[in-house]
Amino acid sequence: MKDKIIVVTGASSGIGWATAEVFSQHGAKLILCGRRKEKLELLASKLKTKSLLLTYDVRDRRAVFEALENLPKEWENVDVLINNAGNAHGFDPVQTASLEDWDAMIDGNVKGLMYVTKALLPQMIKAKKGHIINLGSIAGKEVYPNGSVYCSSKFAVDAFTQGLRLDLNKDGIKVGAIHPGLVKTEFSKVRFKGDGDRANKVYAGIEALSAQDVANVILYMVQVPSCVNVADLVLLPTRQANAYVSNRKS
Ligand code: 8X3
Repeated sequence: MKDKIIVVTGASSGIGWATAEVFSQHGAKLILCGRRKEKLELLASKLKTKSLLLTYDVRDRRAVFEALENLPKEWENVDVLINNAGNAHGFDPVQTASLEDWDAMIDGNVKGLMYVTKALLPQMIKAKKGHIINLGSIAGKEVYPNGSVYCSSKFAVDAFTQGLRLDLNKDGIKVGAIHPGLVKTEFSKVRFKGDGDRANKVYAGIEALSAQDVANVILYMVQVPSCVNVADLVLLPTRQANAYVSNRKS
């Protein structure tokens, strides 16, 4: 892992932040991507290894390509891309959901992830090596009420991951996805537009995964031998059976 170059999108919080920390602890150099410069600077100040900060919004196609196609020489040989940026916005039935929420999810979770991937592919193909790990969700494996567009976005991540693996098979590039269930981050607070009480109820009695739990499994996906690819991995809290069934402590 030492001196490998790892790109993490959505590094300014949650799973992205924890992933950057875990990889840095193992000696990797990090390209930290996010929208909030101060947060990235704070993260970089805590890391043990060198980092490069790139501030852009994955929804902004031009900004994505400008940032990632012009990496400084020292940083251009990217070993691993961790496509983490993404969020849920709103929790509503199709009839009443906000179109702004839909755009945010489709543009960020789907198109943003695709742009970032495409921007980094030429270098990986040239090097005949690389590893792309997409953050899916159990919402990309099963659909639940009020989640139609968030679930659509994560189903798209799953489909894109599979397609990318097919297209890059001849180039020696690994492609895989990790699909977490409940992870205790700001995720639900963002989904519920800042309503902390509502967000806390989602995690009540369930011993949700932590961002570090997910980060450690991503590290494992990268550490397996080069002839092994963890292609599709669902990660749940022990108390959660699927998106619908959980054994909550009362
Ligand atoms: C997050 C997991 O179950 O809230 O992607 O959709 S869930």
